[in-house]
Amino acid sequence: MGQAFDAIRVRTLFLSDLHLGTKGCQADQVLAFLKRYDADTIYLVGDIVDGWRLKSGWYWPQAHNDVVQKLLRKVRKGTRLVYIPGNHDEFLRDFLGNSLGGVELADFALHEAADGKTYLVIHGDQFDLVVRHARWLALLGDGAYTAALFINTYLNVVRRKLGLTYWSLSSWAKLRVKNAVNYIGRFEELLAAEAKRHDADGVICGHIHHAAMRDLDGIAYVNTGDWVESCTAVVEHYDGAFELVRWAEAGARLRPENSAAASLLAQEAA
Ligand SMILES: [Mn+2]
Repeated sequence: MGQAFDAIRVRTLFLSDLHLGTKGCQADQVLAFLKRYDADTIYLVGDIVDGWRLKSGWYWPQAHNDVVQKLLRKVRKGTRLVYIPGNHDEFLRDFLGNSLGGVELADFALHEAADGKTYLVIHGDQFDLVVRHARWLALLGDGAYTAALFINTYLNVVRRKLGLTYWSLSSWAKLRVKNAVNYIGRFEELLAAEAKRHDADGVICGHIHHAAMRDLDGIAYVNTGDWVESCTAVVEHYDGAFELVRWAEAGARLRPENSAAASLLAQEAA
């Protein structure tokens, strides 16, 4: 494999929702991105491997292997890799706090940026139930809210043990197109509130496949997006500045031979 470009070195890389193990995953794009960027620390913000899909039928082409190998090679070269499982790779939640081959597994992380600001890094599926039932949970107050988060987590563990598929907020919201904007807005508010609860300056999450970087009442809301449709990631530069990289657009510009294949894949995934 030729290295056509020098890698861009950044302080931190945040990636989520690769969904390796599914046909929708744009593994070639992930690989091209990982060749372009090197980082001191990489956070995998959940739904990296799609355990649910793999359970119903093994799909693991070479390109998906290459992504895993590329990440592990970065670890060997000194990159710190923190893997925060999401709902699709929640089988890894049984191993939180452990390190697998140099990869740290955690439920969430508090990332300290170069400028001293702290960010809560979490996948975000923990808030599905609250997003759906926001109105009556808000009426019931703080205790109900905490209970809902608890129930959400354990309900999904039970569903998994029973072999049921995980209920997905993002696909559910998409089915209700008219309300999708409301659900996304609600999700963002809840995640920002969770950051506040952790005394963090911002939150970096994934899950809803909707990349964003905005300020919500003084809390930075950052969503890394996905590699099924949008091919987006977030980088932190050495001065503490964050950048949302829309790789499908940047990649097409940099690698014209890939743009046709990328749009074909996107059609297939839709
Ligand atoms: Mn998810």
